[in-house]
Amino acid sequence: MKDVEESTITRAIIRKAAEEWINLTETDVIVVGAGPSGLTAGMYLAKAGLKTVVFERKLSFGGGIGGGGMQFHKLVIQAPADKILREVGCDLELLEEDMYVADTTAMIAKLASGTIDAGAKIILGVIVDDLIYRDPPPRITGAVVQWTSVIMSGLHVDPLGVKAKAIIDCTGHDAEVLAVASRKIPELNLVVPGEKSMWVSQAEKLTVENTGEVCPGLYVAGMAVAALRQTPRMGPIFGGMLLSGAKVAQLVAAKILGEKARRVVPIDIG
Ligand code: 48F
Repeated sequence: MKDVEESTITRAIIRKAAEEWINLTETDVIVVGAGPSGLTAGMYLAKAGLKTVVFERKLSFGGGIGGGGMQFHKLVIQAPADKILREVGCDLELLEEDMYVADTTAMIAKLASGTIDAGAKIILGVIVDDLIYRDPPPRITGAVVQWTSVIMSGLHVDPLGVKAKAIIDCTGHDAEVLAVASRKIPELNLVVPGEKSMWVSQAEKLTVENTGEVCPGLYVAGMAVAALRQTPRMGPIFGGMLLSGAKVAQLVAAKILGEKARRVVPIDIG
């Protein structure tokens, strides 16, 4: 095996990572959270030709997929969202008409690899803990980022700002980005009341219906939609999350690219 200098490894890592970070300081879209909605959004945004970065605070992706239902390692997906998982090569087992079961690990791996292969950059261990804004009228123009390890340490370290044409809150049940916007940019008049108790069919339908723009520059998808609109939760059925991610990608692509936006989502979501 080749002799390797420690300094060569260090230089390679710092230089290559810094090059990518510099390239990301002005990007098309920032997706916050690499759960099912964030990965799906990232994949279709990249397929639409947009420069897309997904920031995930953990050192792994998948969000709530890995927990399955009460840690049983299976998830339920209903049509038409199965088309998204088939597109990334995830095996599905037929449960009954238009209902399928997926393995949690296969779903995480295939969805994440679909997102990366499409050209989106996923960066792990980074928290979006604030937003960049301009007014009047109030609009979101970027995200404030910090290493998760710094936040966990409690050290006072100033974060950095990354500009983007659109930021998408895919942070799940706590709608963390919207919560920050509501607290720190009062001009937006944004209230995040939190989700309601479980009602699967309503939750799935309303999550997809309410996915979209919250204010100029800021969008919401996945369970954060339920937190914002105070609609029910659905538990371990994931069709709505995938459709919500696909829908927000479609909306953001149309907003940024206008008539040049290509149709990349394999389903008519409306
Ligand atoms: O929670 P999560 O999976 O959100 P989702 O895409 O899907 C929800 C389902 O998993 C499930 C459900 C529906 O069937 O009820 O819960 O809406 O993924 C959210 C991801 O965002 C990360 C978090 O670690 C997780 O991986 N995240 C949360 N806040 C931040 C963040 C933040 N401030 N910065 C970066 N990442």
